[in-house]
Amino acid sequence: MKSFLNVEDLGNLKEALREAAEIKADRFKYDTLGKNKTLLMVFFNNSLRTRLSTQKAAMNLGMNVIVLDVNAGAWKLETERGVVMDGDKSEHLLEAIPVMGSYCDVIGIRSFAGLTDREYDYAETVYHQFLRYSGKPVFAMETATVHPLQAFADLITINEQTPSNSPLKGARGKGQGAREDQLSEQSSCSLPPAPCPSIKKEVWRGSVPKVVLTWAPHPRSLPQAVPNSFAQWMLAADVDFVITHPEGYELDPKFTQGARIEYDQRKAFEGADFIYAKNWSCPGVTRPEDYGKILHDYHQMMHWTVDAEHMSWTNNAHFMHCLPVRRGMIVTDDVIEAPSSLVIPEAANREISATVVLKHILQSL
Ligand code: AN0
Ligand code: CP
Repeated sequence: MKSFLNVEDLGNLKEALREAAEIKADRFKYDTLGKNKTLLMVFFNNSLRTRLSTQKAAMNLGMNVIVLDVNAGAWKLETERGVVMDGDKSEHLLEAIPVMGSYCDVIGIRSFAGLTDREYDYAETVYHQFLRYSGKPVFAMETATVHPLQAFADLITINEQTPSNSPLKGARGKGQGAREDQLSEQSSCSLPPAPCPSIKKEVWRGSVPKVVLTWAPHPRSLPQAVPNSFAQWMLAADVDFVITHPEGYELDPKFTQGARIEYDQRKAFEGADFIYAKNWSCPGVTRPEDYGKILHDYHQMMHWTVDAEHMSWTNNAHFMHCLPVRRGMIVTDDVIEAPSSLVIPEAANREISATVVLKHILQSL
C-alpha cells in the first residue's frame, strides 16, 4: 500500500478487521517487520491521539519514529506555487517534501482543510504533493477531507460490540446470514467517571446495527474529514447507516452515496444502536458560497447537543465521538460518562488501526 486515504486503499475490509483482531490479541506479533525503517510523522495541526497512537503503532512494528511539528520549530512553509515569497514563509513545501522523504521510509501527514477554498481542500492538494514529491508511501493522519485511521478505529470498535456472526463481521458484500444474538465477551470496567464500555444486554432490533452519524453544535468552524471518512467506512460495512444534521450541512456525496439523510434528529435516533456525534462546518455542497462556515449561531442549535433525552430515543445506543470533544456543546457529561459510552475504547483502537495500516505499508516496501 503506497497511499492510505480511502477505505478501498486497505483492500478487503473483512480481512482488515481480522488483522485488527489479531493485532489486538498480540500487538507485537510483527515487531521485526519495521526494523531499520523510519516513520516520519508531519503535523501541520495539533493532535493528541493521532501522534501517540501512530507512534505506538510504529513502535509495535519495530520502526524508528521522527515527529515534525511544522508550526513549532520548522521553517514556515509556503504551499502555493507561483507566489513571490516575500512574506513570513521561508521555505516552499516543494523543496521541504523531498528533503523530508530523504530521511525516512514512510510518511504520515496531518494537514487539515483550510476551509476557505473548497476546490483546493477537496483535491487533497497537500497530501498529493507529499505523495508525488517525497518518493515514499504516504498515509493520512487527518488530511483536508478524510481521517481514515479514525474511521477504521471506529469500525473496529463497532465490530467489537457486534454479535459474532452479524453481517458486519463480513463487511459489505460478503453475504453472511443475519442473526440477532446476545452480546458476549464484553469486558466491564469499574473506574467511574471515566467512560468505559459495560456489558451490553440489548440486541440489534434489525438484522444489522443501526449506526447514526449526528451533527452537533460547536463554537468553531471544523473540517468535514471525520464525518466524511466515517460515512465512507460505514457504507463499506454492512450497517444500517443514517446521517442527521440541520439543512445546509449536507456532506459531499462522494463520501455519503447510499446513506440515508434524516433531517429530523429524533426520527434518526429512533432504534439506533450507535450514536456517532461530530460537528462539521458547511461542506459547500448545497451552499457553495458558505463552504467552511457555521450556518447558525451555536446558541440556537443547542437542541442538537446529545443529552440523556436524545439517548432515550435510541435502542440503548452506545455513544461515540472521535475526541477531542467539547462537553456541554456536542454531548452532556452524563452521556459521555455513561457505561455505554465508547469514546475511550475508540481512542484505544487508534493504536490497532494504525498498526494494521503501517503493517500493510511495510509489507509493500
Ligand atoms: C478536528 C476536526 O474536527 O477535524 C480533529 C478531530 C480529530 N477537531 C478539532 O479541531 C476540534
Ligand atoms: N481523534 C483524533 O484524531 O484526535 P487527535 O486530533 O488528538 O489526534
